[in-house]
Amino acid sequence: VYGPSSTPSHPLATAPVSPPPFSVDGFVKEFLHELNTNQGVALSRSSINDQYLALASTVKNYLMARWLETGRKTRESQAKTVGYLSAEYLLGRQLGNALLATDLGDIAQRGLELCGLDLATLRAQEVEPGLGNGGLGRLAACFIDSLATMNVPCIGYGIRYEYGIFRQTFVDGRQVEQPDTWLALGSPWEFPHPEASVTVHFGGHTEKYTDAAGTERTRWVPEWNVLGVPYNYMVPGYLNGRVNTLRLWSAQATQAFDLQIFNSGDYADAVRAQTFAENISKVLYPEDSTPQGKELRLQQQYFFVACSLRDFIDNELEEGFDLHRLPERIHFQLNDTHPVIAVPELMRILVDDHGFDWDEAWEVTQQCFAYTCHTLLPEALEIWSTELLGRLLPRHLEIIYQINDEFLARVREAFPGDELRARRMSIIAEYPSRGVRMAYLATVAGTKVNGVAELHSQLLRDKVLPDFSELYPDKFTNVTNGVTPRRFVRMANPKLSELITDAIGSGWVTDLERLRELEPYADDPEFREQFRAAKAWNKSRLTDLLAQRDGIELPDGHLLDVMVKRLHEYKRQSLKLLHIVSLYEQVHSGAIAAADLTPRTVVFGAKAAPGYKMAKDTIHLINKVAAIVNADPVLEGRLKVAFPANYNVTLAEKLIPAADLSEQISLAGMEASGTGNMKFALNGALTIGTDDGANVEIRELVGDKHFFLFGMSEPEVAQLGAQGYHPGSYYESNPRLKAALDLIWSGHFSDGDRYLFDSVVTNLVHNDRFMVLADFDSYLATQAKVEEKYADVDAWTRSAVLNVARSGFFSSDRSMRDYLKRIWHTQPVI
Ligand code: CRA
Repeated sequence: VYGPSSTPSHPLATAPVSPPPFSVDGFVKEFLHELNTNQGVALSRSSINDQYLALASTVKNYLMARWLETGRKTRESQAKTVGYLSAEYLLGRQLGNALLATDLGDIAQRGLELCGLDLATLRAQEVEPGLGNGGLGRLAACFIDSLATMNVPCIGYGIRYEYGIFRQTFVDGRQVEQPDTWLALGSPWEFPHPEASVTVHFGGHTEKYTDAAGTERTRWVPEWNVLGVPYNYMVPGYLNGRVNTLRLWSAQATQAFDLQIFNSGDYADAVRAQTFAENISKVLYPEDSTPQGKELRLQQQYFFVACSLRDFIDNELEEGFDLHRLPERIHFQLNDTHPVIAVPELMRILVDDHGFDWDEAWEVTQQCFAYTCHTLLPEALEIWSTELLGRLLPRHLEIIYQINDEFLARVREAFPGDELRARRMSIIAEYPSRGVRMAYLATVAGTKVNGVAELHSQLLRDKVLPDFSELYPDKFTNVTNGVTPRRFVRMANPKLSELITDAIGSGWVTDLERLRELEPYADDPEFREQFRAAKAWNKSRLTDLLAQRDGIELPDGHLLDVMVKRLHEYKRQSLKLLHIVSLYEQVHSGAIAAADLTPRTVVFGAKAAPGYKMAKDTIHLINKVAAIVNADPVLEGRLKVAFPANYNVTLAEKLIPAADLSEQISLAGMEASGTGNMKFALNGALTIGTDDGANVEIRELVGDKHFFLFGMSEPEVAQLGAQGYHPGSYYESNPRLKAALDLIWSGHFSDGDRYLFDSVVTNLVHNDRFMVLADFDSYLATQAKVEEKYADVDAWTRSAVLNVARSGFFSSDRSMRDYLKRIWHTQPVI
């Protein structure tokens, strides 16, 4: 029960909470107050961390009144809320975004100056919460930003990992992972609410009983439990006074659990029990797109989903709310298969806890969920073994079996006699072992299933879930991903933002299609000059950062060629690497003169999953090649390879605005969407890319002349695969390719060790699942076109401006409008 126990009589107790004053003087007063009372230090004795924490509190205090007001308005409106269920949120630093959303940046800067402090220094003190792996987690963060900005009620639900994505370091060129201790220096952006904790059960068995009305029912008798403690984070809308909530759950041991063991007299065991419980939210699994099927991961999934459903039903709805009407108040979006266990959990709540009969409960459940698929890789579609699921969540497995029985009855009814089809579509896989296909469960249960780019959604219908799209043609839809223009243009690229605003006004920040109004400026020489000046400023900012962060020196005046994303074979970092090795080889074999090379710096940023050998070997090889190329006097000033360690959101914000060329070179049909590709285009880089994921839509929008397309199309890939792909034949028949591969094989980049990178080269020549060798020629030919165009400064800048002007579609605000229209059917609350 929340609120006072009797009616408040003091007038202040019922007045709306108002934000503190925000003049420069007001800011200074508030900041010093926070420093003194929260940090307990005087300005003269304060550390940078104290100052950062005090600044964060000051901004938080300012947002607080708006947050409370948002909660009140949303409850009052009884509007439908979006419950975004995601195991990952890759948030990036919070301070800069909060200053932008509140327009407090200038005031804070001036106020801090009056205190003898520097805003940029304090901002640099923040450790970003890296609670995600890559695109999927960053997408969730962009979506909640857009919903807040668009005044749509949303609660983001997820896990407060104590350790986020590992910190990557290089030792002799090899990746070494360090724990991400993002909480060590304090975490000013979170609000723990232990009093609102939820108990989550695991294990045990189920039993039948007859209730008071004489109905046969099932109950779950679990064996152990943990406590989910909610931590709330503010999600401020841009300049609109709305502050939504992100609620992340942290696992703790329940007291009852401890006590039992304490009573048995074993203190050490009791402490172990605590550690066991806390393990659930201890660490983010660092696998991007390739889940490992670990028990702890299933525990994590059920843990956060069970907490979230309970939280919504118990705390966000009025007392006595009739759960038959639940779909009027919530639409849960399943961010990939990770939260799909929410489906049987809601069934269990309705049937077992609230006495619904099965059909009623299924009717409600089916209207409460929708599912987004983010992949085409078969190995990324989660299948949980029935053995594990039954042991951890016996009641849920029973429920899944019943959902499946009824579903298969429906399939048999629609396709009589087609037993093969029923077997193909079963939620329960039988081979190679019994398991629950989470993507099928989500498809059966949800109102809609969407892919994340046009091509991906089409392949999802035609290749991944064809039987389902035949059975439920109306369930399938597309929502092309997007990125928030606040963080990735307005905040990350202040110079370009200023230039755009001077030209077309500031409306573009919340209405990104207005960038179209920039088109005529592409032909204005003065505008192009200013555009280049902004790019140059971004490059020099990056140069300073990399010098100080990594000791890397970026040469002046180079084409900045950037490939940043997780290390995955399908993304084909090895193709980029072969390009570099080939340039090096051609110069040294005398085929081309170093003086004829377009001066170019290639920047890589990539983390490999710690257990993914090929990905780690590729990182090692890139670093080895970089060392040789960078030390080569012949290539001095012509070719450089930079691989700063630990690519993350913070680095992306500096790297992307500085890039000239964006590398989006996955094998066609493999990258579901990509979102880095959008960020680069919006910041005026030109793309070299395959016809894959959202590249297809980027090219359609910016135009063929302003995009470097290469490689096979998806149908060509499928055809080559069907007729039998033999990478060896490309190796044998293409002397330039052979020379590059042979050079690696010879040990040239590994101090004469011929075996060090044997696995990488052998794999390319003999297996090459992602057809790197088949696209090599086309890639190099297209890189030559890049160089030709880069030589024409005006033509290049014109294309870059048009990339910005025509990429407004890729705002995550547009993605959210699509979800609202096609899937959630809910509205802003003003
Ligand atoms: N790894 C896709 O591979 C896509 C993002 C967000 C991914 C990207 O192409 O842009 O999702 N898929 O939709 C994924 O995580 C589990 O699948 C990704 O980030």
